[in-house]
Amino acid sequence: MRLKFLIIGIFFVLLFFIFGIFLVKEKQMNEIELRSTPQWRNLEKNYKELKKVHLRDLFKDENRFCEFSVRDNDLGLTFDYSKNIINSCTFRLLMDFVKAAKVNECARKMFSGEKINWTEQRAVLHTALRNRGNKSVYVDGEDVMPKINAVLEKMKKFSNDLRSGEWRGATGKKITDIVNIGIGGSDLGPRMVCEALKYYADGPNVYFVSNVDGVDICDVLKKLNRETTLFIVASKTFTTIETITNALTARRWITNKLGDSAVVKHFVALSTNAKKVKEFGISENNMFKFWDFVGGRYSLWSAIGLPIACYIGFDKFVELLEGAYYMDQHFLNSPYEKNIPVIMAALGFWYNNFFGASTYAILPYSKYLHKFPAYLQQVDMESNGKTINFEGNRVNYETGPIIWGEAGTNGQHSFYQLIHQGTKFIPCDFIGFINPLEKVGDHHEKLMANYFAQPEALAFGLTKDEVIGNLRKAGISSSEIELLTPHKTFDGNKPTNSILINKLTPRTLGALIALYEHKIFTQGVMWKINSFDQWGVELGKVLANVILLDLKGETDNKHDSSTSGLIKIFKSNKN
Ligand code: G6Q
Repeated sequence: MRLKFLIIGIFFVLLFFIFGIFLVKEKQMNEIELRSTPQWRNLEKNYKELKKVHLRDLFKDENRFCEFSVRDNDLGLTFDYSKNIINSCTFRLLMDFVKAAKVNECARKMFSGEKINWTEQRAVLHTALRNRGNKSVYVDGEDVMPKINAVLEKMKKFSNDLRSGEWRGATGKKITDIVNIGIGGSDLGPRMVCEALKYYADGPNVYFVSNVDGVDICDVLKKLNRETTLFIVASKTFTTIETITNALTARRWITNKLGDSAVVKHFVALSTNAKKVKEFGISENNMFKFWDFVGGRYSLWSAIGLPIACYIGFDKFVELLEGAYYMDQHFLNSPYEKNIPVIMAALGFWYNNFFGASTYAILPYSKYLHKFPAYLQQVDMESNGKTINFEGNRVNYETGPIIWGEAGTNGQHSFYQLIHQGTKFIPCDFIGFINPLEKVGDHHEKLMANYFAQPEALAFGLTKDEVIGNLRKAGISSSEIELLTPHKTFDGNKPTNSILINKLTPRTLGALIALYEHKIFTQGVMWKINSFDQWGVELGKVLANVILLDLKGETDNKHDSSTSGLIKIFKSNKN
Protein backbone atom coordinates (compact mmCIF):
# COMPACT_ATOMS: atom_id res chain seq x y z
CA MET A 1 0.00 0.00 0.00
CA ARG A 2 2.79 2.40 1.01
CA LEU A 3 4.67 1.56 -2.15
CA LYS A 4 1.58 2.39 -4.21
CA PHE A 5 1.34 5.85 -2.59
CA LEU A 6 5.03 6.38 -3.10
CA ILE A 7 4.76 5.58 -6.81
CA ILE A 8 1.73 7.87 -7.22
CA GLY A 9 3.61 10.60 -5.31
CA ILE A 10 6.69 10.28 -7.53
CA PHE A 11 4.45 10.32 -10.60
CA PHE A 12 2.87 13.64 -9.55
CA VAL A 13 6.22 15.20 -8.65
CA LEU A 14 7.54 14.25 -12.10
CA LEU A 15 4.43 15.61 -13.78
CA PHE A 16 4.82 18.90 -11.91
CA PHE A 17 8.48 19.03 -12.87
CA ILE A 18 7.81 18.47 -16.59
CA PHE A 19 4.97 20.97 -16.58
CA GLY A 20 7.23 23.44 -14.77
CA ILE A 21 9.96 23.10 -17.44
CA PHE A 22 7.34 23.65 -20.14
CA LEU A 23 6.06 26.80 -18.44
CA VAL A 24 9.56 28.19 -17.93
CA LYS A 25 10.35 27.59 -21.63
CA GLU A 26 7.15 29.33 -22.67
CA LYS A 27 7.94 32.20 -20.33
CA GLN A 28 11.45 32.38 -21.70
CA MET A 29 10.27 33.11 -25.24
CA ASN A 30 7.37 35.27 -24.20
CA GLU A 31 8.48 37.26 -21.23
CA ILE A 32 12.14 36.82 -20.59
CA GLU A 33 14.41 39.06 -22.57
CA LEU A 34 15.02 37.45 -25.97
CA ARG A 35 18.79 37.38 -25.76
CA SER A 36 18.68 35.40 -22.53
CA THR A 37 16.62 32.58 -23.99
CA PRO A 38 18.36 29.23 -24.50
CA GLN A 39 17.52 29.45 -28.22
CA TRP A 40 19.44 32.74 -28.60
CA ARG A 41 22.31 31.56 -26.40
CA ASN A 42 22.72 28.37 -28.41
CA LEU A 43 22.95 30.40 -31.59
CA GLU A 44 25.50 32.65 -29.96
CA LYS A 45 27.67 29.62 -29.12
CA ASN A 46 27.28 28.30 -32.64
CA TYR A 47 28.23 31.69 -34.06
CA LYS A 48 31.53 31.63 -32.12
CA GLU A 49 32.42 28.40 -33.91
CA LEU A 50 31.09 29.38 -37.30
CA LYS A 51 32.83 32.73 -37.50
CA LYS A 52 36.12 30.85 -37.77
CA VAL A 53 34.84 28.68 -40.62
CA HIS A 54 35.10 29.54 -44.32
CA LEU A 55 32.57 28.58 -46.98
CA ARG A 56 35.47 26.86 -48.74
CA ASP A 57 35.64 24.43 -45.82
CA LEU A 58 31.91 23.98 -45.59
CA PHE A 59 31.75 23.07 -49.28
CA LYS A 60 34.13 20.15 -48.76
CA ASP A 61 30.88 18.32 -48.05
CA GLU A 62 29.71 17.30 -51.54
CA ASN A 63 26.16 16.93 -50.31
CA ARG A 64 25.85 20.55 -49.25
CA PHE A 65 23.67 21.73 -52.13
CA CYS A 66 21.21 18.86 -51.56
CA GLU A 67 21.12 19.52 -47.84
CA PHE A 68 20.61 23.26 -48.10
CA SER A 69 18.27 23.82 -51.04
CA VAL A 70 14.54 23.53 -51.65
CA ARG A 71 12.98 22.84 -55.07
CA ASP A 72 9.31 23.50 -55.76
CA ASN A 73 8.50 21.80 -59.04
CA ASP A 74 4.96 23.11 -59.31
CA LEU A 75 6.16 26.71 -59.14
CA GLY A 76 9.41 25.99 -60.95
CA LEU A 77 11.40 27.63 -58.18
CA THR A 78 14.66 26.55 -56.57
CA PHE A 79 15.87 28.17 -53.38
CA ASP A 80 19.56 27.48 -52.83
CA TYR A 81 20.83 28.60 -49.44
CA SER A 82 23.92 26.41 -49.36
CA LYS A 83 26.24 29.43 -49.81
CA ASN A 84 25.43 30.62 -46.29
CA ILE A 85 27.77 30.44 -43.33
CA ILE A 86 25.85 27.72 -41.55
CA ASN A 87 26.27 24.04 -40.75
CA SER A 88 23.60 21.47 -39.90
CA CYS A 89 23.76 22.50 -36.27
CA THR A 90 23.19 26.20 -37.09
CA PHE A 91 20.23 25.28 -39.22
CA ARG A 92 18.70 23.17 -36.46
CA LEU A 93 19.24 25.95 -33.91
CA LEU A 94 17.70 28.54 -36.20
CA MET A 95 14.68 26.29 -36.68
CA ASP A 96 14.50 25.86 -32.87
CA PHE A 97 14.35 29.64 -32.57
CA VAL A 98 11.57 29.87 -35.15
CA LYS A 99 9.63 27.12 -33.36
CA ALA A 100 9.97 28.82 -30.00
CA ALA A 101 8.82 32.11 -31.54
CA LYS A 102 5.67 30.28 -32.73
CA VAL A 103 5.87 31.61 -36.25
CA ASN A 104 3.27 29.24 -37.65
CA GLU A 105 0.81 29.95 -34.83
CA CYS A 106 1.24 33.71 -35.43
CA ALA A 107 0.82 33.25 -39.20
CA ARG A 108 -2.43 31.38 -38.62
CA LYS A 109 -3.65 34.25 -36.47
CA MET A 110 -2.88 36.67 -39.31
CA PHE A 111 -4.56 34.54 -41.99
CA SER A 112 -7.65 34.03 -39.85
CA GLY A 113 -8.29 37.74 -39.31
CA GLU A 114 -7.11 38.21 -35.71
CA LYS A 115 -6.18 41.83 -34.97
CA ILE A 116 -2.44 41.19 -34.89
CA ASN A 117 -1.69 44.85 -35.68
CA TRP A 118 -2.41 45.65 -32.06
CA THR A 119 -1.22 49.28 -32.01
CA GLU A 120 -3.88 50.14 -34.60
CA GLN A 121 -6.36 47.44 -33.52
CA ARG A 122 -6.49 46.06 -37.06
CA ALA A 123 -6.55 42.69 -38.72
CA VAL A 124 -3.83 42.10 -41.34
CA LEU A 125 -5.46 40.44 -44.30
CA HIS A 126 -3.60 41.02 -47.54
CA THR A 127 -3.72 37.21 -47.71
CA ALA A 128 -7.54 37.31 -47.90
CA LEU A 129 -7.29 39.47 -51.03
CA ARG A 130 -5.66 36.54 -52.85
CA ASN A 131 -7.51 33.80 -51.03
CA ARG A 132 -8.25 31.83 -54.20
CA GLY A 133 -9.62 28.93 -52.14
CA ASN A 134 -12.33 31.43 -51.13
CA LYS A 135 -12.56 30.00 -47.60
CA SER A 136 -14.39 32.40 -45.25
CA VAL A 137 -12.25 34.82 -43.25
CA TYR A 138 -13.92 36.69 -40.41
CA VAL A 139 -13.22 40.13 -39.02
CA ASP A 140 -15.50 41.27 -36.17
CA GLY A 141 -17.84 38.41 -37.01
CA GLU A 142 -18.17 39.37 -40.70
CA ASP A 143 -16.90 37.16 -43.52
CA VAL A 144 -14.73 39.51 -45.62
CA MET A 145 -14.63 37.27 -48.70
CA PRO A 146 -17.96 38.41 -50.29
CA LYS A 147 -16.87 42.06 -50.31
CA ILE A 148 -13.38 41.20 -51.57
CA ASN A 149 -14.91 39.16 -54.40
CA ALA A 150 -17.38 41.95 -55.21
CA VAL A 151 -14.52 44.46 -55.66
CA LEU A 152 -12.62 41.95 -57.79
CA GLU A 153 -15.70 41.61 -60.01
CA LYS A 154 -15.95 45.39 -60.30
CA MET A 155 -12.24 45.57 -61.21
CA LYS A 156 -12.78 42.86 -63.81
CA LYS A 157 -15.66 44.70 -65.48
CA PHE A 158 -13.90 48.05 -65.40
CA SER A 159 -10.56 46.75 -66.73
CA ASN A 160 -12.31 44.77 -69.47
CA ASP A 161 -14.45 47.78 -70.48
CA LEU A 162 -11.47 50.09 -70.47
CA ARG A 163 -9.32 47.76 -72.55
CA SER A 164 -12.08 46.98 -75.05
CA GLY A 165 -13.08 50.61 -75.52
CA GLU A 166 -16.49 50.10 -73.96
CA TRP A 167 -15.47 52.76 -71.41
CA ARG A 168 -14.68 55.97 -73.28
CA GLY A 169 -13.54 59.46 -72.40
CA ALA A 170 -15.93 62.43 -72.23
CA THR A 171 -15.56 63.15 -75.95
CA GLY A 172 -16.19 59.52 -76.92
CA LYS A 173 -12.58 58.51 -77.53
CA LYS A 174 -11.02 55.29 -76.32
CA ILE A 175 -8.71 55.58 -73.29
CA THR A 176 -5.12 54.97 -74.36
CA ASP A 177 -3.25 56.19 -71.26
CA ILE A 178 -3.71 55.70 -67.54
CA VAL A 179 -2.04 57.81 -64.85
CA ASN A 180 -1.90 56.30 -61.37
CA ILE A 181 -1.62 59.05 -58.78
CA GLY A 182 -0.56 57.68 -55.40
CA ILE A 183 2.47 57.45 -53.13
CA GLY A 184 4.17 54.89 -50.87
CA GLY A 185 2.08 51.75 -50.66
CA SER A 186 -0.38 53.21 -53.19
CA ASP A 187 2.40 53.55 -55.75
CA LEU A 188 5.41 51.29 -55.22
CA GLY A 189 3.59 47.94 -55.48
CA PRO A 190 1.56 48.52 -58.67
CA ARG A 191 4.47 50.45 -60.21
CA MET A 192 6.89 47.58 -59.56
CA VAL A 193 4.44 44.95 -60.85
CA CYS A 194 3.57 46.89 -64.02
CA GLU A 195 7.26 47.24 -64.73
CA ALA A 196 7.98 43.59 -63.94
CA LEU A 197 5.16 42.34 -66.17
CA LYS A 198 5.71 44.76 -69.04
CA TYR A 199 6.30 41.81 -71.35
CA TYR A 200 2.67 40.71 -70.82
CA ALA A 201 1.17 44.19 -71.23
CA ASP A 202 -1.40 44.57 -73.97
CA GLY A 203 -3.57 47.33 -72.54
CA PRO A 204 -3.28 51.11 -72.29
CA ASN A 205 0.01 52.76 -71.32
CA VAL A 206 0.35 53.22 -67.58
CA TYR A 207 2.21 56.11 -65.92
CA PHE A 208 2.85 56.62 -62.23
CA VAL A 209 2.92 60.01 -60.55
CA SER A 210 3.86 60.06 -56.88
CA ASN A 211 6.12 63.00 -56.03
CA VAL A 212 4.62 66.32 -54.99
CA ASP A 213 7.53 67.90 -56.86
CA GLY A 214 5.59 69.51 -59.72
CA VAL A 215 7.92 68.13 -62.37
CA ASP A 216 6.59 64.64 -61.75
CA ILE A 217 3.04 65.33 -62.93
CA CYS A 218 4.11 67.95 -65.52
CA ASP A 219 6.49 65.50 -67.21
CA VAL A 220 3.67 62.97 -67.58
CA LEU A 221 0.95 65.41 -68.65
CA LYS A 222 3.19 66.82 -71.39
CA LYS A 223 3.03 63.47 -73.16
CA LEU A 224 -0.72 62.97 -72.90
CA ASN A 225 -3.96 63.88 -74.60
CA ARG A 226 -6.79 64.82 -72.21
CA GLU A 227 -9.45 63.11 -74.27
CA THR A 228 -7.78 59.71 -74.04
CA THR A 229 -6.35 59.84 -70.50
CA LEU A 230 -7.79 58.28 -67.35
CA PHE A 231 -6.56 59.14 -63.84
CA ILE A 232 -6.60 56.55 -61.07
CA VAL A 233 -6.35 58.35 -57.73
CA ALA A 234 -5.00 55.74 -55.34
CA SER A 235 -5.03 56.60 -51.65
CA LYS A 236 -6.12 54.47 -48.74
CA THR A 237 -6.89 57.53 -46.58
CA PHE A 238 -7.57 59.99 -49.43
CA THR A 239 -5.92 62.66 -47.27
CA THR A 240 -2.28 62.23 -48.31
CA ILE A 241 -1.05 65.69 -49.24
CA GLU A 242 1.14 64.61 -52.18
CA THR A 243 -1.61 62.54 -53.78
CA ILE A 244 -4.40 65.04 -53.30
CA THR A 245 -2.20 67.89 -54.62
CA ASN A 246 -1.34 65.89 -57.76
CA ALA A 247 -4.95 64.76 -58.19
CA LEU A 248 -6.21 68.36 -57.99
CA THR A 249 -3.66 69.41 -60.62
CA ALA A 250 -4.80 66.54 -62.85
CA ARG A 251 -8.43 67.50 -62.34
CA ARG A 252 -7.74 71.11 -63.34
CA TRP A 253 -5.90 69.84 -66.41
CA ILE A 254 -8.98 67.86 -67.47
CA THR A 255 -11.72 70.32 -66.51
CA ASN A 256 -9.97 73.42 -67.96
CA LYS A 257 -10.48 72.03 -71.44
CA LEU A 258 -13.19 69.37 -71.12
CA GLY A 259 -15.38 70.92 -68.39
CA ASP A 260 -16.45 69.64 -64.95
CA SER A 261 -18.71 66.97 -66.41
CA ALA A 262 -15.65 65.19 -67.83
CA VAL A 263 -14.48 64.13 -64.34
CA VAL A 264 -16.84 61.15 -64.30
CA LYS A 265 -15.19 59.67 -67.41
CA HIS A 266 -11.61 60.54 -66.56
CA PHE A 267 -11.26 59.87 -62.82
CA VAL A 268 -11.62 56.78 -60.68
CA ALA A 269 -10.58 56.36 -57.04
CA LEU A 270 -9.08 53.47 -55.07
CA SER A 271 -9.64 54.09 -51.38
CA THR A 272 -11.10 53.11 -48.03
CA ASN A 273 -12.51 56.62 -47.50
CA ALA A 274 -15.78 57.03 -49.42
CA LYS A 275 -16.54 60.40 -47.81
CA LYS A 276 -13.31 62.03 -48.97
CA VAL A 277 -13.59 60.47 -52.43
CA LYS A 278 -17.04 62.02 -52.78
CA GLU A 279 -15.79 65.40 -51.53
CA PHE A 280 -13.11 65.29 -54.22
CA GLY A 281 -15.85 64.88 -56.80
CA ILE A 282 -15.50 61.22 -57.73
CA SER A 283 -18.76 59.31 -57.67
CA GLU A 284 -19.22 56.09 -55.68
CA ASN A 285 -19.65 54.19 -58.98
CA ASN A 286 -16.11 55.14 -59.89
CA MET A 287 -14.70 54.11 -56.53
CA PHE A 288 -13.00 50.77 -55.89
CA LYS A 289 -12.95 49.99 -52.20
CA PHE A 290 -10.54 48.34 -49.90
CA TRP A 291 -10.46 48.19 -46.13
CA ASP A 292 -8.53 48.94 -42.98
CA PHE A 293 -7.30 45.36 -42.80
CA VAL A 294 -5.17 46.00 -45.91
CA GLY A 295 -1.90 47.75 -45.04
CA GLY A 296 -0.66 50.28 -47.62
CA ARG A 297 2.58 48.43 -48.40
CA TYR A 298 0.67 45.14 -48.69
CA SER A 299 -2.12 46.54 -50.88
CA LEU A 300 -1.14 45.72 -54.46
CA TRP A 301 -3.44 42.67 -54.26
CA SER A 302 -6.46 44.89 -53.54
CA ALA A 303 -8.19 47.60 -55.60
CA ILE A 304 -4.75 49.25 -55.57
CA GLY A 305 -3.90 46.65 -58.24
CA LEU A 306 -6.38 48.20 -60.69
CA PRO A 307 -3.67 49.74 -62.92
CA ILE A 308 -2.07 46.28 -63.15
CA ALA A 309 -5.38 44.71 -64.23
CA CYS A 310 -5.85 47.42 -66.88
CA TYR A 311 -2.28 47.03 -68.12
CA ILE A 312 -1.97 43.23 -68.41
CA GLY A 313 -5.64 42.22 -68.31
CA PHE A 314 -7.74 40.94 -65.43
CA ASP A 315 -6.99 37.24 -66.07
CA LYS A 316 -3.28 37.85 -65.68
CA PHE A 317 -3.92 39.91 -62.55
CA VAL A 318 -5.70 36.83 -61.18
CA GLU A 319 -2.63 34.72 -62.08
CA LEU A 320 -0.58 37.10 -59.95
CA LEU A 321 -3.01 36.54 -57.06
CA GLU A 322 -2.83 32.79 -57.63
CA GLY A 323 0.95 32.79 -57.40
CA ALA A 324 0.75 34.64 -54.10
CA TYR A 325 -1.94 32.23 -52.85
CA TYR A 326 0.32 29.31 -53.74
CA MET A 327 3.11 30.83 -51.63
CA ASP A 328 0.64 31.52 -48.80
CA GLN A 329 -0.20 27.81 -48.68
CA HIS A 330 3.47 26.87 -48.82
CA PHE A 331 4.18 29.23 -45.92
CA LEU A 332 1.26 27.98 -43.83
CA ASN A 333 1.63 24.27 -44.46
CA SER A 334 5.29 23.40 -45.10
CA PRO A 335 7.42 22.23 -42.21
CA TYR A 336 9.83 24.95 -41.11
CA GLU A 337 12.80 22.99 -42.46
CA LYS A 338 11.35 23.14 -46.01
CA ASN A 339 9.60 26.47 -45.69
CA ILE A 340 11.31 28.98 -48.01
CA PRO A 341 10.14 32.25 -46.38
CA VAL A 342 10.92 30.86 -42.93
CA ILE A 343 14.42 29.74 -43.93
CA MET A 344 15.11 33.09 -45.60
CA ALA A 345 13.92 34.92 -42.50
CA ALA A 346 16.04 32.76 -40.20
CA LEU A 347 19.17 33.33 -42.32
CA GLY A 348 18.57 37.08 -42.41
CA PHE A 349 18.18 36.99 -38.63
CA TRP A 350 21.44 35.00 -38.31
CA TYR A 351 23.46 37.68 -40.10
CA ASN A 352 21.58 40.65 -38.68
CA ASN A 353 21.78 39.57 -35.05
CA PHE A 354 24.99 37.56 -34.84
CA PHE A 355 27.28 38.68 -37.68
CA GLY A 356 26.33 42.36 -37.29
CA ALA A 357 25.20 42.75 -40.91
CA SER A 358 23.24 45.99 -40.98
CA THR A 359 22.36 45.94 -44.67
CA TYR A 360 20.95 43.36 -47.06
CA ALA A 361 21.13 43.48 -50.86
CA ILE A 362 18.45 42.29 -53.28
CA LEU A 363 19.95 41.60 -56.71
CA PRO A 364 17.49 40.52 -59.41
CA TYR A 365 19.06 39.44 -62.70
CA SER A 366 16.17 40.78 -64.73
CA LYS A 367 15.85 44.24 -66.17
CA TYR A 368 12.11 44.15 -65.58
CA LEU A 369 12.64 43.57 -61.86
CA HIS A 370 14.69 46.72 -61.45
CA LYS A 371 12.04 48.25 -59.19
CA PHE A 372 11.89 45.17 -56.98
CA PRO A 373 14.60 46.30 -54.52
CA ALA A 374 12.94 49.72 -54.09
CA TYR A 375 9.58 48.04 -53.55
CA LEU A 376 11.04 45.67 -50.94
CA GLN A 377 12.79 48.56 -49.31
CA GLN A 378 9.42 49.89 -48.26
CA VAL A 379 7.83 46.56 -47.36
CA ASP A 380 10.79 45.48 -45.25
CA MET A 381 12.00 48.74 -43.73
CA GLU A 382 8.58 50.19 -42.96
CA SER A 383 7.49 46.86 -41.49
CA ASN A 384 10.51 45.94 -39.40
CA GLY A 385 12.19 49.28 -38.77
CA LYS A 386 10.95 49.23 -35.17
CA THR A 387 12.48 49.50 -31.68
CA ILE A 388 9.60 48.64 -29.36
CA ASN A 389 8.66 45.01 -28.78
CA PHE A 390 5.41 43.14 -28.02
CA GLU A 391 5.68 44.06 -24.35
CA GLY A 392 6.16 47.77 -25.05
CA ASN A 393 9.87 47.68 -24.15
CA ARG A 394 12.85 48.88 -26.18
CA VAL A 395 14.63 45.98 -27.80
CA ASN A 396 18.30 45.45 -26.99
CA TYR A 397 19.06 43.69 -30.26
CA GLU A 398 19.02 44.71 -33.91
CA THR A 399 15.75 44.59 -35.86
CA GLY A 400 15.12 45.23 -39.58
CA PRO A 401 18.14 45.70 -41.85
CA ILE A 402 18.68 48.39 -44.48
CA ILE A 403 17.42 46.94 -47.76
CA TRP A 404 18.91 48.04 -51.03
CA GLY A 405 19.88 46.69 -54.42
CA GLU A 406 19.81 47.00 -58.17
CA ALA A 407 19.22 44.80 -61.18
CA GLY A 408 22.12 42.70 -62.42
CA THR A 409 24.30 42.99 -64.28
CA ASN A 410 24.18 46.82 -63.92
CA GLY A 411 24.97 46.66 -60.20
CA GLN A 412 28.14 44.71 -60.96
CA HIS A 413 29.53 47.74 -62.74
CA SER A 414 28.66 49.95 -59.83
CA PHE A 415 28.70 48.83 -56.18
CA TYR A 416 29.67 45.12 -56.25
CA GLN A 417 33.28 46.15 -55.59
CA LEU A 418 32.29 47.03 -52.02
CA ILE A 419 30.47 43.73 -51.50
CA HIS A 420 33.50 41.76 -52.73
CA GLN A 421 36.38 43.67 -51.17
CA GLY A 422 34.98 46.34 -48.86
CA THR A 423 34.97 46.19 -45.08
CA LYS A 424 31.18 45.74 -44.82
CA PHE A 425 29.52 42.35 -44.49
CA ILE A 426 26.52 42.25 -46.83
CA PRO A 427 24.37 39.15 -47.33
CA CYS A 428 22.68 39.15 -50.75
CA ASP A 429 19.77 37.49 -52.54
CA PHE A 430 20.39 36.68 -56.20
CA ILE A 431 17.18 36.25 -58.21
CA GLY A 432 17.38 34.79 -61.72
CA PHE A 433 15.24 33.14 -64.40
CA ILE A 434 16.02 30.03 -66.42
CA ASN A 435 14.06 31.07 -69.52
CA PRO A 436 14.29 34.56 -71.00
CA LEU A 437 11.30 36.65 -72.00
CA GLU A 438 13.01 37.73 -75.20
CA LYS A 439 15.30 35.34 -77.01
CA VAL A 440 18.02 37.48 -78.54
CA GLY A 441 21.32 35.86 -79.48
CA ASP A 442 23.15 34.70 -76.37
CA HIS A 443 22.03 37.64 -74.18
CA HIS A 444 20.36 35.39 -71.65
CA GLU A 445 23.30 33.01 -71.28
CA LYS A 446 25.53 36.02 -70.71
CA LEU A 447 23.16 37.45 -68.13
CA MET A 448 22.86 34.14 -66.32
CA ALA A 449 26.58 33.38 -66.46
CA ASN A 450 26.96 36.49 -64.31
CA TYR A 451 24.09 35.40 -62.06
CA PHE A 452 25.94 32.16 -61.32
CA ALA A 453 29.43 33.68 -61.23
CA GLN A 454 28.84 36.38 -58.63
CA PRO A 455 27.64 34.16 -55.75
CA GLU A 456 30.50 31.76 -56.56
CA ALA A 457 33.05 34.58 -56.44
CA LEU A 458 31.52 36.00 -53.27
CA ALA A 459 31.58 32.63 -51.52
CA PHE A 460 35.00 31.34 -52.52
CA GLY A 461 36.96 34.48 -53.36
CA LEU A 462 40.50 34.19 -54.68
CA THR A 463 43.30 33.16 -52.31
CA LYS A 464 46.72 34.75 -52.19
CA ASP A 465 48.27 31.62 -53.70
CA GLU A 466 45.76 31.60 -56.54
CA VAL A 467 46.48 35.26 -57.26
CA ILE A 468 50.24 34.68 -57.29
CA GLY A 469 49.79 31.65 -59.56
CA ASN A 470 47.63 33.65 -62.00
CA LEU A 471 50.07 36.56 -62.09
CA ARG A 472 53.03 34.26 -62.67
CA LYS A 473 51.21 32.55 -65.51
CA ALA A 474 50.60 36.00 -67.03
CA GLY A 475 54.36 36.65 -66.92
CA ILE A 476 54.22 39.46 -64.35
CA SER A 477 57.49 40.33 -62.61
CA SER A 478 58.05 39.29 -58.96
CA SER A 479 58.14 42.86 -57.68
CA GLU A 480 54.86 43.65 -59.38
CA ILE A 481 53.35 40.42 -58.06
CA GLU A 482 54.30 41.46 -54.56
CA LEU A 483 52.69 44.86 -55.07
CA LEU A 484 49.49 43.56 -56.66
CA THR A 485 48.75 40.41 -54.68
CA PRO A 486 46.98 41.95 -51.66
CA HIS A 487 44.81 44.10 -53.96
CA LYS A 488 43.83 41.17 -56.17
CA THR A 489 43.03 38.80 -53.30
CA PHE A 490 39.35 38.19 -52.51
CA ASP A 491 38.59 36.93 -49.01
CA GLY A 492 35.34 35.32 -50.10
CA ASN A 493 33.07 33.91 -47.39
CA LYS A 494 30.30 36.34 -48.34
CA PRO A 495 26.91 34.66 -47.94
CA THR A 496 24.24 34.60 -50.64
CA ASN A 497 20.89 32.99 -51.40
CA SER A 498 20.08 32.05 -54.99
CA ILE A 499 16.46 32.05 -56.10
CA LEU A 500 16.23 30.45 -59.53
CA ILE A 501 12.83 30.52 -61.23
CA ASN A 502 11.79 28.90 -64.53
CA LYS A 503 10.33 32.08 -65.99
CA LEU A 504 9.10 35.52 -64.98
CA THR A 505 5.30 35.25 -65.25
CA PRO A 506 2.43 36.85 -63.34
CA ARG A 507 2.16 33.66 -61.26
CA THR A 508 5.85 33.37 -60.36
CA LEU A 509 6.02 37.10 -59.62
CA GLY A 510 3.02 36.81 -57.29
CA ALA A 511 4.75 33.95 -55.48
CA LEU A 512 8.04 35.84 -55.27
CA ILE A 513 6.42 38.92 -53.73
CA ALA A 514 4.48 36.81 -51.22
CA LEU A 515 7.69 34.95 -50.38
CA TYR A 516 9.32 38.20 -49.27
CA GLU A 517 6.17 39.37 -47.48
CA HIS A 518 6.22 36.21 -45.38
CA LYS A 519 9.95 36.43 -44.80
CA ILE A 520 9.38 39.91 -43.37
CA PHE A 521 6.44 38.70 -41.28
CA THR A 522 8.52 35.83 -39.87
CA GLN A 523 11.34 38.15 -38.90
CA GLY A 524 8.88 40.51 -37.19
CA VAL A 525 7.66 37.57 -35.08
CA MET A 526 11.25 36.52 -34.32
CA TRP A 527 12.09 40.06 -33.19
CA LYS A 528 8.78 40.36 -31.32
CA ILE A 529 7.77 43.59 -33.04
CA ASN A 530 4.62 44.78 -34.81
CA SER A 531 5.43 44.66 -38.54
CA PHE A 532 2.15 46.28 -39.52
CA ASP A 533 2.08 49.77 -38.09
CA GLN A 534 4.16 52.76 -39.32
CA TRP A 535 4.09 55.47 -36.67
CA GLY A 536 7.55 56.50 -37.75
CA VAL A 537 6.10 58.09 -40.88
CA GLU A 538 3.79 60.41 -38.96
CA LEU A 539 6.02 62.98 -37.24
CA GLY A 540 7.56 64.38 -40.42
CA LYS A 541 4.11 64.64 -42.06
CA VAL A 542 2.74 66.68 -39.14
CA LEU A 543 5.73 69.03 -39.10
CA ALA A 544 5.54 69.55 -42.88
CA ASN A 545 1.95 70.74 -42.51
CA VAL A 546 3.02 73.26 -39.87
CA ILE A 547 5.95 74.52 -41.96
CA LEU A 548 3.81 74.79 -45.11
CA LEU A 549 1.82 77.56 -43.41
CA ASP A 550 5.09 79.31 -42.48
CA LEU A 551 6.27 79.12 -46.11
CA LYS A 552 3.02 80.60 -47.32
CA GLY A 553 3.41 83.45 -44.79
CA GLU A 554 0.21 82.48 -42.95
CA THR A 555 2.04 81.64 -39.72
CA ASP A 556 5.44 82.36 -38.23
CA ASN A 557 6.10 79.37 -35.97
CA LYS A 558 9.18 79.18 -33.81
CA HIS A 559 11.59 76.44 -34.84
CA ASP A 560 15.12 75.52 -33.83
CA SER A 561 17.82 77.89 -35.13
CA SER A 562 18.80 75.54 -37.98
CA THR A 563 15.26 75.07 -39.35
CA SER A 564 14.43 78.77 -38.88
CA GLY A 565 17.69 79.80 -40.58
CA LEU A 566 17.00 77.60 -43.60
CA ILE A 567 13.37 78.76 -43.91
CA LYS A 568 14.54 82.38 -43.77
CA ILE A 569 17.04 81.81 -46.62
CA PHE A 570 14.37 79.97 -48.64
CA LYS A 571 11.87 82.82 -48.28
CA SER A 572 14.31 85.61 -48.97
CA ASN A 573 15.75 83.94 -52.11
CA LYS A 574 12.46 82.74 -53.59
CA ASN A 575 11.62 84.49 -56.88
C1 G6Q B 1 2.32 51.93 -46.23
C2 G6Q B 1 2.32 53.26 -45.66
C3 G6Q B 1 2.46 54.40 -46.64
C4 G6Q B 1 1.17 54.75 -47.38
C5 G6Q B 1 1.35 56.11 -48.06
C6 G6Q B 1 0.15 56.50 -48.85
O1 G6Q B 1 2.18 50.93 -45.60
O2 G6Q B 1 1.25 53.40 -44.84
O3 G6Q B 1 3.47 54.20 -47.58
O4 G6Q B 1 0.87 53.77 -48.32
O5 G6Q B 1 1.61 57.08 -47.08
O6 G6Q B 1 -0.98 56.55 -48.07
P1 G6Q B 1 -2.40 56.66 -48.71
O7 G6Q B 1 -2.64 55.42 -49.51
O8 G6Q B 1 -3.36 56.78 -47.55
O9 G6Q B 1 -2.41 57.87 -49.58
